[in-house]
Amino acid sequence: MRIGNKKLDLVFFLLLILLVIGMPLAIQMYNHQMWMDRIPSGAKEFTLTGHAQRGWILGEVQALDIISLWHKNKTLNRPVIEVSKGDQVVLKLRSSDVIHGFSFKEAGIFITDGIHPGKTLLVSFTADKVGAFTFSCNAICGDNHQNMQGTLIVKA
Ligand SMILES: [Cu+2]
Repeated sequence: MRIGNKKLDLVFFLLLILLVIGMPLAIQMYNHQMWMDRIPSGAKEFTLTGHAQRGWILGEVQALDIISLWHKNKTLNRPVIEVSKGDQVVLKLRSSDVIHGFSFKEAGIFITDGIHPGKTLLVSFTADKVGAFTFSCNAICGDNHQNMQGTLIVKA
């Protein structure tokens, strides 16, 4: 009886471990598959993570990483993305803390329902005009909201 219970405990324990490890993995794989379907091949992909104090950070950054980055360099980030004319551009928009927004007038992109922490929003457009263009956050997210900007440079 006792031994049987211990075996059962072990089975449940292993199942729990499997679930804890497997679920995030499965979700990640699913998300990846979803993106692969939606991102045209040959598109230039960039990830922008919003942070209320640091602004836009290029790449996928977790909240904890930002804290350590912040200690090293306490300036606001204004990322510069460079593409060539004619490129299909895909931006993966994320937030590391509060609800941010995104607006990029030249590409006709204006997110109205926000970038929520833990979710990724995809926007895509074709870089058809040469120049330097500013994108910004359109959801009031804190004291640095006005400065939460970045630049897209489209080369000829
Ligand atoms: Cu913001």
